[in-house]
Amino acid sequence: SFKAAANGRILKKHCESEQRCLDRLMNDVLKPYVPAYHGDIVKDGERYNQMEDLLAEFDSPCVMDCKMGVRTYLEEELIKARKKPSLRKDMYQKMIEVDPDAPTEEENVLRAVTKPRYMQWRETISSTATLGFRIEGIKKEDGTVNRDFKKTRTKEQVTEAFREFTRGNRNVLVSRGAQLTDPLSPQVIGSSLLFIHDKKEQAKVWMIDFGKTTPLPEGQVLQHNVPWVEGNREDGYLWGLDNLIQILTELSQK
Ligand code: 4IP
Ligand code: ADP
Ligand code: MN
Repeated sequence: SFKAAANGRILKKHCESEQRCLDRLMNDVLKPYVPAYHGDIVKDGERYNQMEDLLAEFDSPCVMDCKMGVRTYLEEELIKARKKPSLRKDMYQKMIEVDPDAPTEEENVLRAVTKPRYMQWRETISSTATLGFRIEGIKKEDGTVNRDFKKTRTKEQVTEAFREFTRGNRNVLVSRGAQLTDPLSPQVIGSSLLFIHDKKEQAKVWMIDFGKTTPLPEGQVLQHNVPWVEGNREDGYLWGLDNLIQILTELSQK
């Protein structure tokens, strides 16, 4: 869904809620931690959001994408799936590729699952449900990508992946995370922290992917660090961030 762009910018397939969020972030205390947003453009008949290429200043960067929060889908998707379940054969396929025993008997008959069912299953086999974040992928400096983290669930497994990612570059562990604890006003779902470092020992962390970061009903505020129960819209963002910082701190002290 990306198009490489010149002049230090990238184009991401347009998404209305992401645009609204990026617009707001440009006037927010979090602005230093998100890619600069340069508005939407149409190219070859497709609409894109135009933003800063975070990799531009790095020399053969290593990149890690961590999806934040205890919940990775919107409550609206849950309500929709209950009213009018749309059966996802693609998600059933993705499920049995990881674990042929995961589907229920009914799901095996249908050869399909609902989206919330798939998303919840992904949350529990990874560290999302227990740690409030999960590793989505790592790109090494030689360009090879590893997306094989679906079952990286325990604190030990997550720590091991971070050790591998940060190997030989101690500066990487100096996290800017503590500065990210300013109040977050929307619900932040499916957003990632992007860790980038390179052989020059430059290291940065960015917040990306705001397609499912949506404003709350008037008057509602979230704590971002308490359990989610349907209706409270909590996202567990700060809870996951605390766990992530703790793991990185312990790793840097070893
Ligand atoms: C994907 O599952 C990711 O959760 C996607 O989120 C999500 O897109 C996809 O839902 C879902 O199939 P896998 O990672 O297991 O493949 P992201 O794009 O943030 O990685 P949404 O649209 O929910 O963000 P569908 O409905 O797009 O397939
Ligand atoms: P999606 O909504 O399709 O999941 P993301 O916004 O999460 O898209 O981006 C997917 C990947 O693209 C990220 O893991 C990251 O590696 C890369 N990426 C996203 N935004 C940027 C950016 N501004 N600069 C450089 N790389 C980016
Ligand atoms: Mn996304």
